[in-house]
Amino acid sequence: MKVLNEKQYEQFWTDGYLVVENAVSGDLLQAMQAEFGAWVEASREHSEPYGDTLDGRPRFDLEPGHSSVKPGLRRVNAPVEVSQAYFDAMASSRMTDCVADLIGPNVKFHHSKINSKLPGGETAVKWHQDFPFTPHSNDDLITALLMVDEVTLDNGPLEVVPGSHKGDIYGLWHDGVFTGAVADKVADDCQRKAVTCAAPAGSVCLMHTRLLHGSAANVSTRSRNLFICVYSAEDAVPCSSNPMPTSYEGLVVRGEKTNRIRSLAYSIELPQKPTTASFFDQQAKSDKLVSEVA
Ligand SMILES: O=C(O)CCC(=O)C(=O)O
Repeated sequence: MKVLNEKQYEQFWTDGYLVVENAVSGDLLQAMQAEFGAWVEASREHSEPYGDTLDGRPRFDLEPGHSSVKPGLRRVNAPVEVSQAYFDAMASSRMTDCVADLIGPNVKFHHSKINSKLPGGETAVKWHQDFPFTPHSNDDLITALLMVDEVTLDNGPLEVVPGSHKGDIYGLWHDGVFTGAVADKVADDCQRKAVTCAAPAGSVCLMHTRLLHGSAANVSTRSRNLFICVYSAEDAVPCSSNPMPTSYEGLVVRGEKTNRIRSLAYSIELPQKPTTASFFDQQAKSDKLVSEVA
């Protein structure tokens, strides 16, 4: 292993997640923060999601209530395509080495995004696992959540259920609607067992694709930006289309291309690709279901 020690390796496979500090250099972190600050400034000029990604959906997604005075940039899709700093963090940082230590030696990139929770914003993420969004022939997939800002207990930290990557894969379809969230009963259980991942800026939370996780709204006065990269073992082949298609999908970031496929027996419902700029809109559908039922 290049970066992680045995204890960290064991911790990841036991708990399904691992937080590592200093996952990118100080200079790179500063460049990423500055880039995001510039994107927030630019968002003041817009009243609707804007910019183009590979499949024509907006690159920059705005929260309901966004205005030039109170900008609510909540998502940047595929930032690696428009920022050298974000590309370097994805492809050639200590974070990339950590991922290779866990699911390598051969690792490829799948997709990336920035989830931003600005102070006082309403965005929360409901409980889910990532695998049903991005099913592959095997589950050696890691979602790496790089903390571009310090993550504290009140600025919308990630919450996880330790060990849940070894359990069931929970459906994200309810009453014929893909909500991107687990059923309420499962969510209640998750909340009871939740552990919060707070850490200094520059830390990464490496999360197994089957780990149950979510996050609350930012009730603090500080922003919370996560740069989220999904990687897989090189021999894991996608079984559904990429939720955020990118010109870099399949880029081998560590090791080599083997042209092999490794598979696992499992059965799940296929996901529904978002038609808008982010899955926040898909998750909002479960609120609608609740209000329609109520
Ligand atoms: O932004 C967050 O707090 C969580 C992100 C997440 O759950 C995901 O990208 O799967």
